[in-house]
Amino acid sequence: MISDGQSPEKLHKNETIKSSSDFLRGTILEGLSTSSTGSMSADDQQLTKFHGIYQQDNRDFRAERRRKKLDKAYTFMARICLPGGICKPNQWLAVDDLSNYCELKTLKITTRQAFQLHGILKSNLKDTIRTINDAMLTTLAACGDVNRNVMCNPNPLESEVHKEVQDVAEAVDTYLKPKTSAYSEIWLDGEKVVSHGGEDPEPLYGSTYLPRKFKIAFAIPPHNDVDVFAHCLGFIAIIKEDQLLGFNVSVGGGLGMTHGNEKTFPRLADIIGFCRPDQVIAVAEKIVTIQRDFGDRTSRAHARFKYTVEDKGTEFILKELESRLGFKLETAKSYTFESNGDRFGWVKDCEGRWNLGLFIEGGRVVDIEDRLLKTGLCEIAKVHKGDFRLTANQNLIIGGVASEDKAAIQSMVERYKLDSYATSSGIRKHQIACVALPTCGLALAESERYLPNLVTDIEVLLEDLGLIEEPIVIRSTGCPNGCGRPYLGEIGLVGKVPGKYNLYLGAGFEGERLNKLYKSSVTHEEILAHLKPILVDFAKNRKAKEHFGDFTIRAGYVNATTAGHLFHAELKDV
Ligand code: SRM
Ligand code: SF4
Repeated sequence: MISDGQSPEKLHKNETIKSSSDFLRGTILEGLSTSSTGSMSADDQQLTKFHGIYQQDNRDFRAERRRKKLDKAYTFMARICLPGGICKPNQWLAVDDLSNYCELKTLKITTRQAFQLHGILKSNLKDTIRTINDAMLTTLAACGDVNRNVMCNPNPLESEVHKEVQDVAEAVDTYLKPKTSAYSEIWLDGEKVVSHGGEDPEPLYGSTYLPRKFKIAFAIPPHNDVDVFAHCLGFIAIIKEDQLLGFNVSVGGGLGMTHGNEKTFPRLADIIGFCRPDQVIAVAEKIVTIQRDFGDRTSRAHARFKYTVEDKGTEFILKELESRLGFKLETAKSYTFESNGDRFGWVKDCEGRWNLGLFIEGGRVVDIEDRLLKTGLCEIAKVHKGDFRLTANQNLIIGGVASEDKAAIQSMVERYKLDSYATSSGIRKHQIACVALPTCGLALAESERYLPNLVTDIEVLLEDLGLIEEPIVIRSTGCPNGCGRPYLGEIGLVGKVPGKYNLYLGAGFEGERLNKLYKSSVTHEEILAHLKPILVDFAKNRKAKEHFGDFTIRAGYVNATTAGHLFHAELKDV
């Protein structure tokens, strides 16, 4: 069912690409075997996203290739799903090994607890995807108009309940995977399953899938380390006396917007009720079907679930949900979040094993000078008996280390200099930078290659002010799409043009409030010049335990953004 007013002639062209793709097959197989070009057809590029694959080209080489009248140097990025960010050492080794055959030769830990490999040649794509699957991993539905990698608090053994929540998150992830056999046919030489007649190949999604990407996260208070309110659908665990009672359900979060188009805006999710653990899959399924049926299929800029919620209202969504479920949600229960950042260093879990939170700048696993992140983590993976957990802040936990193995892991961590968390400033440990250049085709400015330098300069100011340990959430992206969740940064930077950023201030430290534009199109020097007096004021006049984002509002630098549709509004509480 597609809602009223979406007549076939008005539908976005991607709707036709999906519906005529024979459930995501398109001509991908033929495209893979064409050796005359390193690229895929435009329609297939839309379809490969559902398979977790993006066509890209290294933008550092574009100008030179243009000068030489050469085609772009096409390669592919593969995104590997890890529900809740958990992967086994053998899987780490498999992905690390694959990265050596990619142009960038790095692993990227994403803001959604997944891996990305950048720079895979078309001729290597099939082998790469097969190897990923041989390691019991998948790229299916890492991207595309379907539910993506389900996120979860990455400390599943912090308590018994954490494990229970992780299990629910994995069950939702599995339940919402597309069912088409196209993936196995194309990448794994699976048998062609006749998709017409007989069983419906996509009972949940149908042949047009969702209007747009869909994202789900599970948070376990007091940690909002998955930024649950940035998600289309969120589940906030409610725990009483060490028992998981169930989850508050939140709907309608999403961050992407377009510069200069105020009809697009980031929006935080609203809590609409509470459900028991055994009701979670049904709630997730019905919410997905509501978006499938009511989401806007005419404009991709307005197609995310956040706009369906904004336009129809949360009461409509709740009523529709309850009617599809056949039962009512209970009233939401109270909970408290303390931060949306990560924990670093060694922590003992409920089974008496140890977990080591490591800071990975920009999520980029790479050897730089004597800091051998890539080599060191590989060596650890060879002996580690627990698991690895990727965090939504692009960091990493070496999980489940037995007491007797702790010293050996620690000595490897020191040998390869993986313990930068111990000496990094508060702001550095609370940074997120999206990929941006050179691989992201949508980047307007640098991000991952820029933010560490900006932080270094801000650290000089903070050191002078006695604020070097202060946890300040700083996030940057190379464009307004929001991949590094910059609108939830106490300091947010969003690329406008090369070397210039919009500077946002005032997000909540717990991920509960969006920030607000403070200065538009500012350079590196201007960013520092704008931040300096505010930081001086903060150092002098902050209240006890007051966070920087809250201070910038109390001190009048920006107005609080109290709702997504007011993100662009200037006046306080308008
Ligand atoms: Fe994203 C598109 C990278 C998390 C909102 N995102 C892209 C693409 C694929 C560019 C493209 O379409 O060609 C980027 C690939 C860059 C590259 O070279 O690798 C890209 N997004 C990323 C990652 C890798 C950023 C990172 O540095 O970690 C994150 C991968 C997550 C994952 O594993 O699935 C990533 N993207 C996000 C998030 C954060 C989140 O989900 O918590 C957001 C904001 C939340 C949201 O979805 O509202 C996000 N990405 C977007 C958007 C804007 C969507 C919108 O509603 O307007 C786009 C563009 C689009 O979809 O048209 C986009
Ligand atoms: Fe690319 Fe923009 Fe996403 Fe950064 S925010 S990875 S520049 S799409």
